[in-house]
Amino acid sequence: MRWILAAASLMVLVSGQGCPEIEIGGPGIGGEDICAINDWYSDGVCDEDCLEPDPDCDDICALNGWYSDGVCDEDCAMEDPDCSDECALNGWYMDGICDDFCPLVDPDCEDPCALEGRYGDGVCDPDCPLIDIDCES
Ligand SMILES: [Ca+2]
Ligand SMILES: [Ca+2]
Ligand SMILES: [Ca+2]
Ligand SMILES: [Ca+2]
Repeated sequence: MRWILAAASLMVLVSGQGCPEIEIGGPGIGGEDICAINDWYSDGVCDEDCLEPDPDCDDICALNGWYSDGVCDEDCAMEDPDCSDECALNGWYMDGICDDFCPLVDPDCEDPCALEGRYGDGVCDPDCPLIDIDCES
């Protein structure tokens, strides 16, 4: 029985050769796909100029820039790197204390009020980038 199956599959192979072959991304056909070359498909940023539709353009997290924004977003189409980022999970970005060990740059490390310890020091500092809890009482 086995030789019959082999012969049958050979027939399929032979008859399949009659179809025109479509080369996707082949040289000279449709130009070069800059998105494929640069790995821009499913990279978390919507790229409009791709030859193929970029899945990121249907991804609410990519469209809103929620990947690697310092806040863990659970409902994204892809895994949000923030959800494995200790600093994002603990809310250490923009908490008024410079955390220079974080995977992303902590904005606190460029905030003079955070660097000088002026948040929560008992004196209201209204000119700080973040709201000073001292001014809320
Ligand atoms: Ca993309
Ligand atoms: Ca995020
Ligand atoms: Ca911080
Ligand atoms: Ca203060």
